[in-house]
Amino acid sequence: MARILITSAIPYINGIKHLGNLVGSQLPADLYARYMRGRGHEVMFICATDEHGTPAELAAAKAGKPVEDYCAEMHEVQKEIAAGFRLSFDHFGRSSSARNHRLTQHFAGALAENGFIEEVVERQFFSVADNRFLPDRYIEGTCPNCGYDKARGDQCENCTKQLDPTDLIDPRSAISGSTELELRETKHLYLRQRALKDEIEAWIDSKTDWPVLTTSIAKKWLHDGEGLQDRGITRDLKWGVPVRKGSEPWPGMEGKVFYVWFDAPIEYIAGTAEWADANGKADADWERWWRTDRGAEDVRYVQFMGKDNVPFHTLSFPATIMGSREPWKLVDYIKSFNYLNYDGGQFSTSQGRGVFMDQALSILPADYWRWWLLSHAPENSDSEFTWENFQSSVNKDLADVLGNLVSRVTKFCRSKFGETVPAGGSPGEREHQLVAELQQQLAAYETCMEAMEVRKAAAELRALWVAGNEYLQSAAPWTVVKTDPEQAQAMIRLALNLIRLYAVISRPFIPDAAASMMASLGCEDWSWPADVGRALEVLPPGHGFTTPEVLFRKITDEERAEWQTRFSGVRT
Ligand code: MET
Repeated sequence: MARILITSAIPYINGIKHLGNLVGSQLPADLYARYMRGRGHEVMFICATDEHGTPAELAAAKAGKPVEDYCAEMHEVQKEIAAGFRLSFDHFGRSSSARNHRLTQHFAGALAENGFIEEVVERQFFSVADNRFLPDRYIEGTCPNCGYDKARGDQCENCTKQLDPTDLIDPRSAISGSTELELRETKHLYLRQRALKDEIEAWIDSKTDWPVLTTSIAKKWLHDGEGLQDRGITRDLKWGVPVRKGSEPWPGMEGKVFYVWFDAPIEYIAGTAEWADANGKADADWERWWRTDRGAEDVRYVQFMGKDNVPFHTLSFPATIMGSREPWKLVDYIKSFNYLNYDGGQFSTSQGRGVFMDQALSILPADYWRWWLLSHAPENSDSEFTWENFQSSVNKDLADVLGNLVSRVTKFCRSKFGETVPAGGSPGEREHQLVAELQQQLAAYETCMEAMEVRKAAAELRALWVAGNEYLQSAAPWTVVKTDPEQAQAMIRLALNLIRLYAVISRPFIPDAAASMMASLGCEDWSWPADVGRALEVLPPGHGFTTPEVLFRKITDEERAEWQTRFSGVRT
């Protein structure tokens, strides 16, 4: 049995995520976690909300709430929606937790001690009226490029030009509108990534099995332009982890916080510590996942994220860990994703375009979405959600192929032999052939799941369902029963067992349907089928079952058209 640590990129606290966010990190991470648990491995699956930074402050201000309250509320909202999608986190933490404060300060202290932190004095806009330094997004003014008068300090929304706050004409505070801005000196901490470059590069070069997407992004940041740069890790904000050197104050850094991207990945570790706290465990229980001097040397650590997150996970976070010169676990494998587009355009949180997680669950259960999203995951290129494709995939794969098999077999059995596994007959040539075929297909499915080839795994799983259907089609127990009822019983006994096997192997994709299949069969044996032949004998003759409700319903053309219209506009 292996020990597998799995983290999903932690979603920003502000707002509810859209399906593109979900399929790029949390959902495939959940698939992998469920599969590995199903195979009997010990899994620790951690996610959290990413609560610091300017967007959180701005969203709280917009909602008219103190930022602490806003984050606490949004954390609960996100947690509930994650549960609705059946994301099986061992813990869903908060980057604002006391654990993360302490660990972040600890890492900063260790980095400073080892000479990997540089203190740099910069000039930055200070708003006299607001009595604070203003980060980029808090400054507005006229764009020097297009003349748009609401350009932000980091970018002009109108012409998309990237800006520095000092580029703006007539800059003003986005908080108060005050134009009384002064360029004042302020001190910031920089993580000396350049000093760690060779070490980071050698480590990345050793990861020969990583997806091309992951490695190519890392290499680009290492080599493009001037190469890997040192990174500012502090901000003049109020909301965040206060800058301290371990448990000591940091002279000259009073009133400042760490940059959100410095503390966010540390939350993977802190989240595991939060898990221990929440479950009455000792420190040793979370440290065995993270400290290679305390048992984590045999842990396999896999991260899931969208491609925009890759630089932080291949360079900055490893730099933090390596530079601490402490025995923390480094990631073993980074599974990254391209983007999911929406119906001819892009999902957009700022414009409210696309389907958001709460909306999705309000129209259909989680499994429908999980199946479509995972079977169309944007792995090797961007992919696109269209309502036609969604409808056809649900109706064909889930309703016609899997759902129909379950309902045909159980209903036929009920009407001919009653609601118990029939005892007659014995498997013949056709059944042996099916077992051999399934055994091969199962191996292919497992290979894809181990390799995190999500789309291929979905295709293999579907092929396993199709094989069962084809068997039934050609065996035709409904015809055979008229001439050889014993033989028909053997076929149906096998088919009922096939439903159980499907429940077990489909569970990572469609956990609710798997659970109801298993419940109808009155069975709790979730053991992974090592030997298909034996797995198809788990339900013995005489075992009772109940005929299930419809497993998956079809999406009608009217519904599809209605949803398409409903979600075409902007979320209000
Ligand atoms: N909150 C970030 C995002 O959504 C991910 C942080 S992972 C440590 O892009």
